Amino acid sequence: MDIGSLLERFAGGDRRALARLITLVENRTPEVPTIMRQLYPRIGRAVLVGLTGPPGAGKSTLGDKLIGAFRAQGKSVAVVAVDPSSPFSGGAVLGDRIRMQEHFLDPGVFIRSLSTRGRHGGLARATREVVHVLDAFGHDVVLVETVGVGQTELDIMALAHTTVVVLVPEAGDTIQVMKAGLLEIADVFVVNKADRDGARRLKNELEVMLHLRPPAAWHVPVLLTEAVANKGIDDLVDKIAAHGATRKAARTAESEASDRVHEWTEILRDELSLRLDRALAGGALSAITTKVATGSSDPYGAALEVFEERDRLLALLAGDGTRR
Ligand SMILES: Nc1nc2c(ncn2[C@@H]2O[C@H](COP(=O)(O)OP(=O)(O)O)[C@@H](O)[C@H]2O)c(=O)[nH]1
Ligand SMILES: [Mg+2]
Repeated sequence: MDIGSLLERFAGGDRRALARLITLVENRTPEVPTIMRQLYPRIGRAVLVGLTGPPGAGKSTLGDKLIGAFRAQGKSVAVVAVDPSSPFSGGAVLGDRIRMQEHFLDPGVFIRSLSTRGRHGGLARATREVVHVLDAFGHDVVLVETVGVGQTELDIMALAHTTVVVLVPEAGDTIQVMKAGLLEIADVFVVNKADRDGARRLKNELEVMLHLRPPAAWHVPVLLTEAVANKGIDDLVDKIAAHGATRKAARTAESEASDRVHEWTEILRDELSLRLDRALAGGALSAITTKVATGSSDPYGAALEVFEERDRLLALLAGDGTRR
């Protein structure tokens, strides 16, 4: 099906068209910029909430309860579960799906798992675009779940308006939180499994640590929840809304302008790297590749050679991986 009619069905609220578009975006097809450009005017209404923290902390359970709470407010909710551990949509994703299935028949809820298989630097951007698509579809809230382990996950969380870091008493001490870079990104801390020993102590430790930081417009709260028992969820929903309001109030014309330029340069950088990969895969640089492979060109000289011939460079930038 062509992109035009797909976008038309998408605009009409067709969930199958939504799923198709997400797949196109997730697979980084060459049409992505064209698709995103058409969706762009619809983007920016959704509240983007990130859920991160160690595996088993209860992020998915919490996400499930948040869906319930937002639905009770009449809001539509989309969930993106970015799962770095299950390349073949095995255990973890299946578990998430089963847990969230009580919402499966609800047209106000859309759940999607993204696999990280075969993807490296592009995951954060693919996730951003999936979130944009879900936003453009008209969801009021988009929840993104990642395991808080590395730079990619931190990059993904950077797209959230409000980042909720979920910890559990047994996840170790607060030093680990700092090491993982979670202190910097948390807008709200949740100590889940409050039914277990040590929850209150962890909360106190986090609060002490937060107190050592310079005062800011937003004071990062530390909440106790018991996700399985649906306890503490309303408080979390309130804090997400309060943080959103504080964030909105802090925005200025300058910060919005710089965010727009930042997004544009990220897209440009990623697009250049995608086009280069496509050109390499399409054999566009095969003559130079051969020279490098046989050692008759040194890698630096060969890199310069790509930039020195104007036509070749233009073909690369145009994303034409077949020519030359
Ligand atoms: N005791 C207890 N277990 C919980 C709580 N919240 C979640 N769990 C359990 O913790 C396990 C991991 O939860 P899950 O949501 O999959 O964690 P995730 O890996 O962070 O998404 C599951 O067996 C949940 O039932 C809680 O508040 N108390
Ligand atoms: Mg999970």
